Parts: sequence; C-alpha cells; structure tokens
Amino acid sequence: MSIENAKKQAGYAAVDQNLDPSDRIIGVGSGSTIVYVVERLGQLNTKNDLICIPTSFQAKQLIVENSLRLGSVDEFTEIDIAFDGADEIDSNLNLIKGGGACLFQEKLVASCAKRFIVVADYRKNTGLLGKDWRNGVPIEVNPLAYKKVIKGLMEIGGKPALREAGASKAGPVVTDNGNFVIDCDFGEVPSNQVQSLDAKLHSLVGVLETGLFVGMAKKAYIGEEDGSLTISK
Ligand code: ABF
Repeated sequence: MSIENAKKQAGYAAVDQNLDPSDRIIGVGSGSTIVYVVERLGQLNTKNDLICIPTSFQAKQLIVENSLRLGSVDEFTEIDIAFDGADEIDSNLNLIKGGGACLFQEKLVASCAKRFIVVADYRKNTGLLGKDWRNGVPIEVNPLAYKKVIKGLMEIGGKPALREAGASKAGPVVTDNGNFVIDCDFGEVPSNQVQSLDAKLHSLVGVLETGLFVGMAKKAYIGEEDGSLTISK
C-alpha cells in the first residue's frame, strides 16, 4: 500500500469511528494526512451542522475547499473533537509536531478539544520521540529572543538550529503568528522525560510554544504499510 493510501485509511477511519452525532465544533490540524480527515468531513450529510476551527492557513483553505463552515478558536474555546497529524508518536501517545511550523495554533486547538485524535502513516509511529524524526523538537520563538533561546537550548544539552526558508537560505521561516522556529535535537527522549523536557523549554524567555504534545492525544490512527490500521490508545 502506498503512503498516501495509508494516510487516507487513517484519516477516514478516524472520522468514521470518532465523530459523534452531537459533535458540532471540530478542530482541524495541518499537514498532509489531515487532508483526508477534511475530505471525509466534507462527504458527511451533516456537514452543514459542523463548524471547523483551523490550526493554520493551510487548514483554513482545506475547510473552505471542502465547503465546510469556518470558525475561529476565539469564538469557540470548547471544541468537541480535534484531529491532527504528527511528526512522531511514542508509546504513550506523546507527540512531536511542528514540522509544518504550525505548532502554536495546533497546540492551542488541541488544548481546547474534549477529544484529540491523531492521524498518521506508519512511519510516524516510532514508539520513542527522537528515534526517526531527526530534525529535533520544533520550538516557536519570538524573533527578538531567538539568539538568547538558542544559547539556553545549548545550555540544557540540545543542538538547536534556526529553521531557514528553503535551501537557498532565504532567511528564517516565519510562522502564521510572525515568529521564528528553532529545531532542537535532544536525541531520543524516553516517554517519562518528555514532560520535564517540555517544562525546561517553556522556562526560556521568548519561547511561545513547543512541538512536544504531552498527554494530549486520546487515540492515534495509524495507516500501516500492509493496508491495515493500528489504533493506539
Ligand atoms: C507537522 O506535520 C505537524 O505539526 C503536523 O501535524 C504534521 C503532519 O504531518 P503529515 O504531513 O505527515 O500529516 O506539520
């Protein structure tokens, strides 16, 4: 089975098996797997009853293209269910996210959601954060503070790199919120150390949010290489 089919399998099943008839306010993540979640939402007879809350400009476009109703997180701080992809998933459903630089809005929407469901293909389900995802933990920082944050990250044992836009070094990536992203390699992070690492990152002045999603996901739908589906809880 192709990776694309694995993503579709996960996205469709996550909607079919988790959307309750009473769910109205839906969080929509970012990335390439969420495309299939939104496609599925757009096929529902009840689609006009749903209000979708985006986590990025891309998510907003997906919602509109699938003729779903758009809402915002400041209108709806209580979200019935949110779906999102991940860069890496560990055995306790802790996540690394932020490969697409949308981590702040993704975490904001996930934190408003009563149920947060992850959708991914098999490559993301490594059991240990930092195992295959070699880019490190994405960290969104205020541009004024990025050098100081880089210094702080080195002091706590990380290998930080400011994310650049494209191979031609066209300058730093700027997020939808006007901030920079630092990717910081901490090697493999055991499940029981993810929370304390996240707390250390948050203690650095200038850090808006981190791509460590600790204990937020309720389930992960993983499309497997052989066409089967794994559901982790
Ligand atoms: C990053 O990639 C994450 O924050 C996002 O959720 C994830 C999705 O990856 P994929 O494209 O594999 O669905 O942006």
